[in-house]
Amino acid sequence: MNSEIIKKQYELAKEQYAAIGVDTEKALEGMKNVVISMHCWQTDDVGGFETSDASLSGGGIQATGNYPGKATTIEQMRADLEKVMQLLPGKQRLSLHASYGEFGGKFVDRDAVGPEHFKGWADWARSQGTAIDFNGTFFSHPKAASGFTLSSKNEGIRQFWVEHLKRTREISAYLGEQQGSPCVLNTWIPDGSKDIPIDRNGYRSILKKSLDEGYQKEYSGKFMKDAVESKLFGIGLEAMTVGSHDFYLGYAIKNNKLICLDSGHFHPTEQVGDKISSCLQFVDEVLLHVTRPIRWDSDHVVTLNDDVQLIASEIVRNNFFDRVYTGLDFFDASINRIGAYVIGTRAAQKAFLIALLEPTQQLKELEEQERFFERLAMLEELKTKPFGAVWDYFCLINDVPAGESYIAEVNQYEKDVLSKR
Ligand code: RNT
Ligand code: ZN
Repeated sequence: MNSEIIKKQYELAKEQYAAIGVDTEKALEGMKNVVISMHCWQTDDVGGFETSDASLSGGGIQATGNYPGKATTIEQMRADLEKVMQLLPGKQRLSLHASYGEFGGKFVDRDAVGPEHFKGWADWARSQGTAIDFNGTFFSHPKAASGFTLSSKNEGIRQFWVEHLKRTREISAYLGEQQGSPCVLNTWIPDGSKDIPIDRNGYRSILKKSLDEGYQKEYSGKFMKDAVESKLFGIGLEAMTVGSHDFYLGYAIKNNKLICLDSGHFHPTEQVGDKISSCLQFVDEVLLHVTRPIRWDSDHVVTLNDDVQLIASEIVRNNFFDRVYTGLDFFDASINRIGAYVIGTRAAQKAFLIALLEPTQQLKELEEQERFFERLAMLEELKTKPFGAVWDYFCLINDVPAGESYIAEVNQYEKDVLSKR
């Protein structure tokens, strides 16, 4: 896109927003607070780099599609992530799963992973001027095949996963110390039951006990923070999820943990954007997994839709930037994976920019004066304000392709790199 045209269009947009009391320069400045934690698992369909017989089955998550060119080595994965980051305005973080360690061709089981396997990632993050968040990998493993990990009634299996939890916390604290910024560790387990269970209470009390054991050691919040991710149901585990929302919200409140809200983990008419201000009355901080569920927790690439917009608007309206960590969680194996990242991350960023271009104070006053027609009318008018011109200008000043011009760059990378894999 021609930069002179982008600048001209921005100037016109600036005037239009000024007319409704919105300062576009301030909105652009506000984008500095928007840091997205980009999940690593779109690079390879949640494969990871362990040499084991693990497969992504039975764990309540599923990547579908076999688009060519997925990353199969750490080098390829880093190259892909670097390409993605070059196409995104601003600086993003990386959310890494434990199964993506540098295991040097050896099989390292989940109860044996340690900081040494993530030194290369810490170095990489430093070289990229970014930081890492972390996730335990409690699926794609023979010891997860029964459908129970931390809530297992098999004591050996339970202890194996408690050890994994402990190790992921140690790794997170190491990463946090290395990068000088706290590493958010998310714990999600697939545990649940395909058909109607008898002992719901038994599994939940075992999960509570396992978490208590795994979280025994105190780490400074300067280095790492624990989050727990709830879920409604998983594929093959439809009847009951041990770590339900009630369970984890209760656990998080009582134990001073972050609650992780994944937008694919609730009944389809529930909105995560509505949950943020509820949870934050009772927990200090929230982690988000922004995703796009279609009919179920399908983890489609995030697009700019009402659900994502409400999330961003709630964070911006309440200036929750220091209390809400925004992570992404999608894995579409049916399209170019680099393109998937760019679409999804930009969609989340766009939602934040739109939220920053809202005359929130005026809308709040209309609301308080019960002028609901005017509130609704303004919300409708805002939808057709020249947001795209501000977005393109934001890309321009961040020196990344504006508008659709990233498509050609993704295609070029596919031609030069991905198609040769
Ligand atoms: C699964 C959870 C979880 C995973 C990642 C790979 O339903 O959303 O966050 O998607 O850990
Ligand atoms: Zn998730």
